[in-house]
Amino acid sequence: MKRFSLCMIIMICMISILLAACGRVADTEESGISDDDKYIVVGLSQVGAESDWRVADSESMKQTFTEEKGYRLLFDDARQKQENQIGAVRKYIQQRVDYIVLMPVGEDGWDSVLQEARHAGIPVIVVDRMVNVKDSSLVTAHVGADFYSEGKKAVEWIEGRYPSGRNLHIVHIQGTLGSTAQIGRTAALDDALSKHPEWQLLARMDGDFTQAKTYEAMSDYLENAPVRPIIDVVYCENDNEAFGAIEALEAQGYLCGQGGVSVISFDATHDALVAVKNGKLSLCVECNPMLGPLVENVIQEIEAGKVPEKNHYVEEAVFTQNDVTDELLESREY
Ligand code: GZL
Ligand code: ZN
Repeated sequence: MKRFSLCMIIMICMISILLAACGRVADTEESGISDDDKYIVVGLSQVGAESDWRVADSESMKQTFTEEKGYRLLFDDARQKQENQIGAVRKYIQQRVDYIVLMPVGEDGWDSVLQEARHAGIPVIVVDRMVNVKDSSLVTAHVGADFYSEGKKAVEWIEGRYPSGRNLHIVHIQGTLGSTAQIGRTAALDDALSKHPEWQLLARMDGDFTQAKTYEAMSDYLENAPVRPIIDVVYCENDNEAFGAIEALEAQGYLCGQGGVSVISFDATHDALVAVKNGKLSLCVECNPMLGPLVENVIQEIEAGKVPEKNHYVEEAVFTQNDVTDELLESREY
């Protein structure tokens, strides 16, 4: 009897566990749709993790679109390849997300996939860089920076730093070719070069916004120049390029900073501000990566039935050595 009742007890336990589990499955089936309906589902396609700026930008999105705040964030890192971004956007369309947030690696090649998003009735918010599409209504809103004005701030600093009319020898390190940040920052320098015939562009190279690529390109340039170049300014289109350029310059015996080469950069991430504080980096033009809250504002406006502004720009500062105090470094979010 004893053995029999023990088996019975085990059997009854097994059956009740099974029933409970079926109940849960039934619940989900009953609701018909997964619990996504409780959340605003945001499909996000990020460029990659090529720079400190990009990492901070991704962090800002993850801190903004949390489940506690009613969002489900689907996050894809495209490793700087447009085809990966297009694949991610198509996946989000199939998943019928509520919003697509796209940080485009380059400006061109988005027309068809954004038309597919429109056919699916999914608003697309473009963040940071811009897309170049024939039908601008494919983009519900853009949140980002004015890259040309960032470049102008850098040029104005150069004009103030060096007496006008003085011959100036400039090396230009470009960011990812075809990205809005590169296009804007390059245009500002090009306009300055045509305004100042006494400024000489010694070399222009692609640093792809990374430290490694810039170190390589700058080292090649310095090692293969027929005569050791006299360099006054190195115009780097982001901080990580500046780190690579400084490394290459110092390896060739150049002094960076006061009395030496003025290296300037964009983004103003933490390590760059430390380099400005210790004098190695002469100027940093801020490009704010904390774009999550601005994107959330756009989504909340649409959720409330409003039509959001087309363009939302972030406020940005400029940092030189006497601007960077310990308190400032403490206060920075990135
Ligand atoms: C600028 C952004 C650029 C940063 C780089 O908003 O697109 O891409 O300046 C980043 O650091 O890689
Ligand atoms: Zn001039």
